[in-house]
Amino acid sequence: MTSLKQHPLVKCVALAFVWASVLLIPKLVSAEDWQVQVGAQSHDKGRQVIAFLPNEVWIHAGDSIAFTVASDEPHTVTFLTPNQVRLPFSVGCPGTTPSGSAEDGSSCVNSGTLTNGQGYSVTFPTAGDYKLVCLYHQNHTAMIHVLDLSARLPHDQEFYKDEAAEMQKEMLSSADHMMDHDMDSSADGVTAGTGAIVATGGGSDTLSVVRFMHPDKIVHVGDTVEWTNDDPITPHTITFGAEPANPIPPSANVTVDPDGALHATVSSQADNVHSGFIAAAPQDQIGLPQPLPGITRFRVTFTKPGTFAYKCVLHDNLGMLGKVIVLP
Ligand SMILES: [Cu+2]
Repeated sequence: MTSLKQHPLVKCVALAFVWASVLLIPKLVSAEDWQVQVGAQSHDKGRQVIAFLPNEVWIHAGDSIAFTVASDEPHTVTFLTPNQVRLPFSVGCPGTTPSGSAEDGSSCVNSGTLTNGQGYSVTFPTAGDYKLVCLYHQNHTAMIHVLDLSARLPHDQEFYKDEAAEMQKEMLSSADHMMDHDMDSSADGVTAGTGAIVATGGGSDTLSVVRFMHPDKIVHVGDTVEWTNDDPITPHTITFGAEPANPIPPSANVTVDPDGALHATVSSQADNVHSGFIAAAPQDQIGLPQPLPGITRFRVTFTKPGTFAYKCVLHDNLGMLGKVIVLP
């Protein structure tokens, strides 16, 4: 005897129902919520992937993207309006806009500072291409392509998840190689951070090693130690003693050598010596004025024996610490 489940009529009705739902799906699909990771880091926080992972996505008008920060280095999720001049993160749009804000190019959208684990959501009501930036970091951008509902999307969330994981793995591994290279090449001085700018069709990212290579430097009284920042983007400081309220300028006891490098003397653990921002100059861009040379080197002459601890005030939370051991 045929059970009710196997009855041909029941099968027919069930099949018709399946077909009806397939046909109805496009109309019933609600706006999709996509996921994009912001930043990534090594376990010891010493290597930072300063990127939107992925940095290019295709979505439908009406969809939203949930951005989540995954590094101790802070970031912002910011959409400036076309031709808006970029100002420091503390200025923002100016100011911030709430999570869930709509980006359609007509006004600025800005999360403000986001730290590890924090999220921010943006909806995209109108088709168009929207450039995303982080106000903390230069060359940290992404592109959001918003297509009409009728357009077919090239990738699904699973694809982007894999792509993000791959980007993270590759960039952390490149940072490892850079760190090894700088450990070898900075025998005479101390490399204060290194990094690289990486580009895709969607924008640019940077990877940054936030470490002093040879963090325990041994010298003799009268010697001068030279720190060089090899990172094309990320500034660092070399700071002995108290942390200044404004980390950008050097302390008053710092002088300038003939080659533009900054120079100071440390003779006691009580000395407060601060390099200010040691950073590369922004590179040439057509249509913009020629930038001044960057100050990428800081020198300290040690006149007394002892152990002198120092740090980068921008990245000490990530473990960017060092010491100079001065022997008689
Ligand atoms: Cu630093």
